[in-house]
Amino acid sequence: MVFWRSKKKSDASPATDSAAADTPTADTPTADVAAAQPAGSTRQDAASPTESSAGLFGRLRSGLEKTRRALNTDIRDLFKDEGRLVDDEFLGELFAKLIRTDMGAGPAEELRDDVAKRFRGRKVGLDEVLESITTQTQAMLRQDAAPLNLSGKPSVILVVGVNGSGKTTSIGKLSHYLTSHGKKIVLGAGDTFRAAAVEQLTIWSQRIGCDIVTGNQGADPASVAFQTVDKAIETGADVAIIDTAGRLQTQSKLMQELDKIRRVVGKKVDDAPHEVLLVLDATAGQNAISQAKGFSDAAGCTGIILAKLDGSARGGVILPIRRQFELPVKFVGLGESIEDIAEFDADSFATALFAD
Ligand SMILES: Nc1nc2c(ncn2[C@@H]2O[C@H](COP(=O)(O)OP(=O)(O)OP(=O)(O)O)[C@@H](O)[C@H]2O)c(=O)[nH]1
Ligand SMILES: [Mg+2]
Repeated sequence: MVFWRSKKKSDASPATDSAAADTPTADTPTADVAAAQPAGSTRQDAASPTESSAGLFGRLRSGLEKTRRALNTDIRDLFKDEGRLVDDEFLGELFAKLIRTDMGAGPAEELRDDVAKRFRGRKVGLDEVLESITTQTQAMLRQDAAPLNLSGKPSVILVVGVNGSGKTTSIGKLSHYLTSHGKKIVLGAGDTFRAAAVEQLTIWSQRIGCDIVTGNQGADPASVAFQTVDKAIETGADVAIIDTAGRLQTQSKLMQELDKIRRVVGKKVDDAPHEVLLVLDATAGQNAISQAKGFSDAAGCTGIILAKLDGSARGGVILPIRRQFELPVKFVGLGESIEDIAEFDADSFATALFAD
């Protein structure tokens, strides 16, 4: 059984609002329910709202503070007042500092080699080196424009990843972001494993003031997804965002479950899901990131949300992510508050990483 409810903007506590208190309104769908675009629906161009670059930079700067501080302190330590000769010793020390941000040996070597090419045998100041590293990092991070695909009516976004990577929190922040840019959202609590997961998403829906579709614990996530899209169609919402339980690529049953969700929503709306966003935990280390590569291929992901960048001094991990995944990074998570998400922009990100 799957049911939904409307959420008013409120700060109600979760304890007073459990999923069990809701009124059932719909039964589990069958797999062959006809796929239909609502009559008269118009397709929007793929578009993603952008905020002012000053606002974005400020938020990136504070979100990346731990990494930036560590990097700045580390790199600053390499310099004496009168500057430093760029020789093998300096380059070796610079490499060691860069690698501490979890950027990996390849990117750190490239940055070091670029500094060597430009400055070897010269005495340089901190600013020159930082500027050089920033420019090079920007080039390494740049990707083709990757706005969120909001071309559906409604657009369906599936959010996937391993346990605890930040999926539900990212959905909350993304929903707020889209709502504040005029989009009407419906959330789907597709993580039916734990009652707490439903409660967590319900709290976000209350904060945002959007509808949420939930199922009983243990309900088929695909039926929740189906009902979420149904609800979005019925209410004229722009975007349906579906949460999923954490899983590993090796858990074939759970991976099949994702396939089923994809099939079911694809029957409701043309081209759905329009996005399958993989949430990666920036604090998890490079091994976890490498493992997520297989997950991303298996789940047909279309983009990455890199969460928890504020949580450690390892913000450099974005470099191997850009390198290992063919997927664009679409958003970055910079904290646990509702505003702590930003569209990824290579230039602002690199500048915020190294800015003084
Ligand atoms: N500092 C920080 N914490 C975050 C961020 N995103 C998520 N978290 C925290 O990370 C923890 C896990 O986040 P969830 O959103 O529950 O992760 P999940 O992937 O939905 O977890 P499961 O549903 O259990 O698989 C929570 O304590 C969040 O508050 C972020 O960008 N920054
Ligand atoms: Mg979750």
